[in-house]
Amino acid sequence: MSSKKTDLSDYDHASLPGGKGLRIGIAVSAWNEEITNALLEGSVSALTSNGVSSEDIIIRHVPGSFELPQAAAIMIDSIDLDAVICLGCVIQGETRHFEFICQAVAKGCMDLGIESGVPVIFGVLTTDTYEQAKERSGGSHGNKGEEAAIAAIRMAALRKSLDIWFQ
Ligand code: DLZ
Repeated sequence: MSSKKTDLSDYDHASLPGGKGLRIGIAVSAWNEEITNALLEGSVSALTSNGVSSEDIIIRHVPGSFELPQAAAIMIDSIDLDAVICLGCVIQGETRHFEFICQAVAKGCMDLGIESGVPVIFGVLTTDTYEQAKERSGGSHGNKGEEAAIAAIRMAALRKSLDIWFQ
């Protein structure tokens, strides 16, 4: 394996913990729907091909990326989840809206993961152009939804491996 890691979908399958028995939530934003649907497809496909049952993948849609951490918090409160993946796409515009949304979502995901103890995975594309977003949702730069799913499996396995100390 190369030491410089730029793409999580270029992972070593043998070293990835199995996803059997994991229950994973996915919150997905409707803004830039073509992109977020492609991210969702990448996530679901990576989860199921690594052993997560499709019944154990709980998908909920939200209006925009800003709502992702709130949806993830509601999902964690109401369902026993091993990890939540937040999928969205924010494209740089003329205004500072971009920075407000990106910073709020990134901090919201990080804070929620730390406070709840349930891994919250940041699968939000923050690009300059729509074209760049397409390249990262199943194009020449891979599919970041798939990478988010791999991160979710790894973090869920890490959490489970440490759970035994608290029983
Ligand atoms: C308002 C807004 C804008 C301008 N751009 C995006 C975007 O590029 N990607 C995205 O996911 N959401 C965007 N939104 C919507 C906000 O995330 C949010 O849904 C609204 O501000 C309502 O809280």
